[in-house]
Amino acid sequence: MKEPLFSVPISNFLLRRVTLVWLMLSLVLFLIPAVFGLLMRSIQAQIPGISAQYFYHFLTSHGLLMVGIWFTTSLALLSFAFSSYVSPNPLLIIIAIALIVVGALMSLWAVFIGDMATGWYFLYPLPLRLGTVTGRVMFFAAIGVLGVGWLLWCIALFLAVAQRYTLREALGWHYIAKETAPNVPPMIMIAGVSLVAVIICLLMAVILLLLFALEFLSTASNDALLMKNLVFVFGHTLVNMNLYLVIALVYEYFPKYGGGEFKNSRMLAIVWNSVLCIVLFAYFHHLYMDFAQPSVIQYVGQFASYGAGLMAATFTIFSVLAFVMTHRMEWSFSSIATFTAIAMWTIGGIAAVIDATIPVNFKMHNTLWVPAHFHSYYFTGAVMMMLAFMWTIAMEVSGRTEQTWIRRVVLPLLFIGGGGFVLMFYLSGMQSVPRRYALYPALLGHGTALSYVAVVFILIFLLAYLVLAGVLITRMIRGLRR
Ligand code: HEM
Ligand SMILES: [Cu+2]
Repeated sequence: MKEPLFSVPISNFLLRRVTLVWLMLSLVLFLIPAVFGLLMRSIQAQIPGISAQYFYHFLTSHGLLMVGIWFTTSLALLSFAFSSYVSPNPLLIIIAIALIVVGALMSLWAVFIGDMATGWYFLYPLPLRLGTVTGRVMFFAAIGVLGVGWLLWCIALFLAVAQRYTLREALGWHYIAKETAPNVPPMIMIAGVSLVAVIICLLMAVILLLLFALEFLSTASNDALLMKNLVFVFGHTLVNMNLYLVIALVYEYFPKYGGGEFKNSRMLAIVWNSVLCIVLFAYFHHLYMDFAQPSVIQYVGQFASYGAGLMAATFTIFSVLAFVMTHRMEWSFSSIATFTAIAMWTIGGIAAVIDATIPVNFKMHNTLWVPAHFHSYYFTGAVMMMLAFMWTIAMEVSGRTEQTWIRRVVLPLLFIGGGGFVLMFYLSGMQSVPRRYALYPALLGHGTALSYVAVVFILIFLLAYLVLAGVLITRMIRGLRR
């Protein structure tokens, strides 16, 4: 084990403030794609006065911004939690935040002014045909700027870990070799493993952008199947790793709510390192319908999808349940929200495994079952967990205690609103309502009705969210002043 290069507390004074600023910013920024989501469901419900003209603009911007914001927030929460052990460089993080904010604004410009309503996955060759020419340039530039911002932040976290541990230790390989020292907190190991995958998928994005640029600037044309593989190895992996970065935080925060801690072990190291090995192949499930993809890859995709999800999830769920049964939990906003969100994550995970099974996928492909499962583990899962950890942090920095009404009223409303909204996606998916349709044809009238119910649930969620965000921001500002 190497000694830290500089003393942790002094440099972390700035770090903690910088991450708090991003957390507050993300609470506000989230409202933009959330309102786009509300508008999409309102269009699908055919509520009079809301034109369907901008549905695909909302869809594109919603996907990009939601993932962009919450991925960044997971990096910010990790930086805050890392500061108890190592010191990520706040300067790198400030530059990253600036790039991410600029990239998000550029993406809004590209979508709404440049008319680039391609969907977040900008499937080849759509982005080379759609929108204005400046819109196209701006769109790719936005993705590039966001990518550089994220890469810088990941590097800041990596460098911080490297001050204290070797790569072998950070990834827990010494545990696999049956050594017990040094002790690496599970959060650092899981985040380390996930960040390696994030960096690999960001490099894939660089190749993808270069290939797009080449075609944009010349008369060459690309291989459509290669481009689709590249976009999903980037997009799927990034989103998948976002969830695992949040799970890394669960290992750090959840046991604190019961006055204990999760210990690292050989088993844990084996599980998470195997996840790293298979997760890069899980994205193949996005290409089941591409008959040109070699069929052996389709089978690899099916088992990699099972493996990547099941191993990490089962291990985490059993650890959390065992912990709750053996400890005296303090059931606060944060602990209840995390626990419920893990349940929602599990539901989404099971729905995902069902859909990743090839014979089922033939039926469910591109129905609303797909947004149902990923909103379960992303929105009512990961995002709720991040809000729970933000709550813990806001209490800590403001020195205030929790009001009971937040736990008794706001918390149930968040899950009733979020859960009800997701349930409408599941019910629609089960009845073959397709995803990414602005308006459902008469044959799918039940899709329209379910959208209407979803709008009510979204409004319930947003109401509770506004109250929560208000309290969180006031407390974080108090924390900044202290
Ligand atoms: C207020 C909460 C939210 C609402 C109301 C909402 C609503 C929607 C709607 C209506 C769609 C389109 C479904 C369709 O295909 O017909 C959608 C798609 C999507 N949502 Fe959300 N969502 C919310 C939260 C989130 C969160 C937290 C994330 C991720 C962190 C997210 C990521 C996505 C993605 C990636 C898509 C797919 C976009 C595409 O197909 O290109 N959403 N959402
Ligand atoms: Cu996927």
